[in-house]
Amino acid sequence: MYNFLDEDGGQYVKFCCEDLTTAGADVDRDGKLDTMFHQVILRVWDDGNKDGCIGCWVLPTTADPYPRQDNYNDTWANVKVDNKVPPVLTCPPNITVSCEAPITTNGGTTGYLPQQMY
Ligand SMILES: [Ca+2]
Ligand SMILES: [Ca+2]
Ligand SMILES: [Ca+2]
Repeated sequence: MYNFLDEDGGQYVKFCCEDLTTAGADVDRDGKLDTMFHQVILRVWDDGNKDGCIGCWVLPTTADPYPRQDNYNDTWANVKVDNKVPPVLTCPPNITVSCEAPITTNGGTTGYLPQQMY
């Protein structure tokens, strides 16, 4: 199933980095969409009216106000988008620190922070 904005006509479902931080499915059923999860719906059509066009809608006419339509069925899955690329760390150069240097942390407690020795 796809919408008119889908560039590949529904052949593929693609995810991007933005899908890591957006919510698209309620997997724990608490009524709120959950971040990283996205619902993918697969719709399969037949050619029930045998007009040669699968999934095409036949407009009613006065001669046939209820034309036979094609049939479809849907199934879906919740997909968790996860970033599997390992993080890259760039360490600062080695320094020598004094254990005597007092600091104040974000919590307001006084402790000791490494400071560069000259
Ligand atoms: Ca697509
Ligand atoms: Ca939820
Ligand atoms: Ca058809």
